[in-house]
Amino acid sequence: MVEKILANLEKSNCATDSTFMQAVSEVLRSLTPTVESDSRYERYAILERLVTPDRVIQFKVQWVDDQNRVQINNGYRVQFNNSLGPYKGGLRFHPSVTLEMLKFLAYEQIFKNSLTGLPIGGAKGGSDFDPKGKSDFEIMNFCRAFMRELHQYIGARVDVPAGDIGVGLREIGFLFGEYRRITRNYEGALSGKPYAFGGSLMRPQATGYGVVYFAAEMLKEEIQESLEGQICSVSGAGNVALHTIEKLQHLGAKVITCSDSEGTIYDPEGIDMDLLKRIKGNERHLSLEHYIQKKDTAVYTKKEDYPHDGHTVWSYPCFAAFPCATQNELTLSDAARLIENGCIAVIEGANMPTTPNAIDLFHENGILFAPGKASNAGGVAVSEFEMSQNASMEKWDFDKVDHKLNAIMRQIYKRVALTAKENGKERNFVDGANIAAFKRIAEAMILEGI
Ligand code: NDP
Ligand code: 2IT
Repeated sequence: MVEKILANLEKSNCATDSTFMQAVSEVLRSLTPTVESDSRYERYAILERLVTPDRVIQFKVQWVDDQNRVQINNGYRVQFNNSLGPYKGGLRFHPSVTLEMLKFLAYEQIFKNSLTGLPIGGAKGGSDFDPKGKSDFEIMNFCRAFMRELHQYIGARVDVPAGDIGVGLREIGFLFGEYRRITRNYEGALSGKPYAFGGSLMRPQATGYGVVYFAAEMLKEEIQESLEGQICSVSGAGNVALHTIEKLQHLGAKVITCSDSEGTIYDPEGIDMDLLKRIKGNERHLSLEHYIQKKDTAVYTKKEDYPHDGHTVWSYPCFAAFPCATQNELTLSDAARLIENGCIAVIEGANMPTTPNAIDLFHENGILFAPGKASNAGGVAVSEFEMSQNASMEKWDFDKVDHKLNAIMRQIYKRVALTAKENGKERNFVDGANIAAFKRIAEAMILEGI
């Protein structure tokens, strides 16, 4: 049945759908024994319905830059599935954004959101707008134009967008301001908002901190290890990477790498977080090359000098690796280098950063591999806490949110590990995550009827 669905899907999607097909194939292959064990899944066509988005919204975004030139970008929102709750998922602003990419991200989001156990469905959106090099006013003009089109499709109980690559506090602030002005409705129609108007404490930290909470629980339960004193490699230098590094350091780990789209930093003394934040924090997007100007023990490798088949960031010996930049950034040869250099665990901070053949190699070599839909779910979980605070007009303190985040990440790990074990796939957290997430969504889809 799974092979038939994949073949039909390949026929109906054009060849450029590769990341979407990659995500769907991985999930469907994990589910083969599960769907064969319960005839209701076939009777209700659950798999077929789960690979087709409910709705794809595409719009033109017209805005004016600082030179008074008219600019045009594509905007999208893919509302994939809302059986468990309002559509929920980030917005990505990056020149590489296409509808196919957002379909893959929205599809992954359905499963991630299901794993949290919270009442949220799956969606994703964004634009091919490039925020790099734009002034604050240009970012604001773009966000306002984007929301002029998007506002009619979202709402606190309908669809609640948040941040992703290129979209942080500043962008969500501008988007929310415009939503409120157009609709006159002061409701939590976006999450990841500035604290001043309804944002939750800890949302900026949530994804990265959650990744580390997941890692700590997995290491403790599986191999009775902690992160204290361990050497860790992190890729990326954005929201997820910075907070992953920060929490790893809180727990006593030594983080030796970070990267951006232009190069990699290796610092054998451990990343200097204050320095890194001065380069990359608070909407600053300076090149990581600035790091070695202040710290001469560090090494900077430009992208042009990476190994032809991979990324320099994965070539240093480490205990655990945390890919936190973007999809397919950890390849088969990167995986081989990590294993050769003694890495024993890989915990994804980004969405689908590891290629399928690299995941297979990790599994074959007994590496503990945590898929992003489980390990990076802390961001969307705290987004749901923000929705909850907005709905009840409450404000929770930092410790309360942190405590709830920690509990939810440990719970996700437990559910994923147990599901893997119960299905004869012990320590295969990819299958564990896909099966556990699927069962919850499928149950809701069956109960609500067609
Ligand atoms: P940011 O925009 O804050 O940071 C992205 C980082 O990744 C930057 O260092 C950027 O480098 C680098 N990067 C982006 N695109 C590429 C590329 N094509 N090649 C190499 N490097 C790249 O985004 P986030 O930290 O929010 O997101 C990172 C990942 O985490 C994404 O996969 C996202 O989907 C995922 N995620 C994010 C969540 C969130 O709450 N924000 C929640 C769960 C997952 P540069 O600055 O040079 O572009
Ligand atoms: O990929 C993700 O989970 C996010 N970008 C966060 C989504 C959200 O709604 O907080």
